[in-house]
Amino acid sequence: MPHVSPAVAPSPEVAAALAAGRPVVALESTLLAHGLPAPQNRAAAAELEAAVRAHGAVPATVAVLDGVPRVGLTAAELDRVCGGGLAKLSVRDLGPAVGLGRDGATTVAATAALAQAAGVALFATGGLGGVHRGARDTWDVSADLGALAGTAVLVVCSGVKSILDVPATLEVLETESVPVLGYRTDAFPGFYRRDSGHPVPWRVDSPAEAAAVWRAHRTLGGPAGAVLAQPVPAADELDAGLHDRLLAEGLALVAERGVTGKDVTPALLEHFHAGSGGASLRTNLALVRANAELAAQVAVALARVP
Ligand code: PSU
Ligand code: MN
Repeated sequence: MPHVSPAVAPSPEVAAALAAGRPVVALESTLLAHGLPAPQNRAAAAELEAAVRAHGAVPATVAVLDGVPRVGLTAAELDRVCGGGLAKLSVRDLGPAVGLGRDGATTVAATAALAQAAGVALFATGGLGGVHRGARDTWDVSADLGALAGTAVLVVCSGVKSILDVPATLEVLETESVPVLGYRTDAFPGFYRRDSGHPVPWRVDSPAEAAAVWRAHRTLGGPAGAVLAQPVPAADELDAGLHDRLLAEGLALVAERGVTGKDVTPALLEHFHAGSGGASLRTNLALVRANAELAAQVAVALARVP
């Protein structure tokens, strides 16, 4: 049985699955609380959990509630996560939120930390945080990158959004020794678009290949996590013209309003959802669902040959 930190509270179902060596997939809650609008976020929460189950794994949505880091939430707890008003917690916020008994949704960085503490290796999300455009002046580099460098979790995502500096983000992942695998693609995905214009260093074409790479990385590759990057299904890709317009507008808007720090990513996402008449939301939901399915398939492959 994996070592479970006493500070982390897996749900009874997740604890039983881990004890029996059955596949478990962690799911992030900031994308629900701060990345998707209500009420679609609650529907998405249920859909993601169902997608994981449909592929033979147990879903474990991660959040901090009443100061307790939870891995695996009940329906009522998912209501709280999606009901508004939760803080956005990265790793540095876990101590304060837990110590002060607060609620919060966890980012990729914080979800990875709690998943690892619970003994969960697979984690599905939409997009990673990364190096923001203009980071040379603002120093805005997501803590997701540093967390991946030191947290042994395989994150299934659709790359990073073009709101970020994509090549700089890939450079940091290289520096931090985080393997980046394209799933059935040679191009690093750009979240709303299938191709960010930058290549991936490695490609895998099946859950079994991803599982084999992860096992070997854990033995030989140091303490870092890894990124398994899957492009959004072609039918759900956002139109290129619409994407470029929303991106230019969104970047101008945050600059004009002086949005900084952890509010930048939610503000840009909100602009995409509001400005695309629901198209970006459909793209977003389709890619997270596909990532939850793929993470479950890789978790099943890993559980088969531990
Ligand atoms: N990228 C997305 N959607 C999201 C996020 C990133 O496409 O919802 C969220 C994730 O929770 C990620 C966080 O961990 O934003 C990164 O925030 P920041 O850029 O403030 O580090
Ligand atoms: Mn930031």
